[in-house]
Amino acid sequence: MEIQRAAALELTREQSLGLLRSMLLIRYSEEQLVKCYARGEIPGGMHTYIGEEAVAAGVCAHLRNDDAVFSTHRGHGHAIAKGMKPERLIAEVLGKATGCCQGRGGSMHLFEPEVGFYGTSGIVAPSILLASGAAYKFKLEGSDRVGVSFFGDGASNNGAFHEGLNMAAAWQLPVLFVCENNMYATEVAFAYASRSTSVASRACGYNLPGVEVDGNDVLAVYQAAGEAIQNARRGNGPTLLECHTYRTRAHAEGMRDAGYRTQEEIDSWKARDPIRLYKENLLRGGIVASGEIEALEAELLKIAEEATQFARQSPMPDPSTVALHVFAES
Ligand SMILES: Cc1ncc(C[n+]2csc(CCOP(=O)(O)OP(=O)(O)O)c2C)c(N)n1
Ligand SMILES: [Mg+2]
Repeated sequence: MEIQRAAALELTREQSLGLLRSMLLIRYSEEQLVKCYARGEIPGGMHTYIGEEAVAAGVCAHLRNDDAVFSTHRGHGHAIAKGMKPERLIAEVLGKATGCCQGRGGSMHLFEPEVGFYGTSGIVAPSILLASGAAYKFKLEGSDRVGVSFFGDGASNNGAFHEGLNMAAAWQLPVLFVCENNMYATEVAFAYASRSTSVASRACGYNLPGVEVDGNDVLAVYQAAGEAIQNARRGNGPTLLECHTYRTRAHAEGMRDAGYRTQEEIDSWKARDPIRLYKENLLRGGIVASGEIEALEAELLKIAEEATQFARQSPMPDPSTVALHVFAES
């Protein structure tokens, strides 16, 4: 497959800055979470999205609150890009009553239906089927809403991937499948787990478009996702979008990050940090002045810090409410 580069995009200044804002808010919120984890404030596991922010930002910039996103175990970035407030995210990951699921869910059970965010998940690959199911509903109701599934390279070797793509193509469902190919599933290289390391090329087996982009280039993601989402809204069916990217931290916090990848490889991807690349792009194009970027960074850092303060000061859920929100109430 040929990697698509962003052609000249007609973005307003507001749209250009919106992409940066989204990526920075994800990065700063997660950097706060990393510190919380190190301080022992987070019950359970936590997978960061640091290094992959351009994917969530570029895709979700095209989505409305009534579109449905289905995420992964590495889903903080998807949640924020889709509109979850950092304090609702951070409080949830800390297990607090003010979190988006009132402290019941944690990092891998984040939900915010009001903004169309239908969950992170500890199970690898179901987002592919769930997004197809939502898209089936949208098609039946005759709306132009879309379902979006984020998943990793590892998930593309799960049966759900093949079932989901086949059905979505057969029924021409309004869904976008976004593979975040970060080259590893936990510590297993994709090149070891699969004879073909191109995910996008698998689309032709199901007769839907497969597109491959540099997932650290937010404009390339934005452009490809925009075309795919527009196609879905117009009734032209699903697209598989493969975004090449990299997580620069260990698979999960507290895990080792050696023995399966080299420091040189990590450094080479850090040098292509998506936020850095995009800032350079904005400055080069004269779209913003460096002082404006610094002001935006200060504003968003403050939001992330205050969200963390809010989460820390929030109460744990009251034990007497443990049975609430477990079953639907009539
Ligand atoms: C169905 C299922 N199989 C295996 C696991 C164990 N597991 C958790 S994360 C992970 C790796 C997933 O890799 P990938 O889909 O590439 O996502 P990444 O972590 O790289 O973002 C695995 C195998 C799981 N949670 N669910
Ligand atoms: Mg992976």
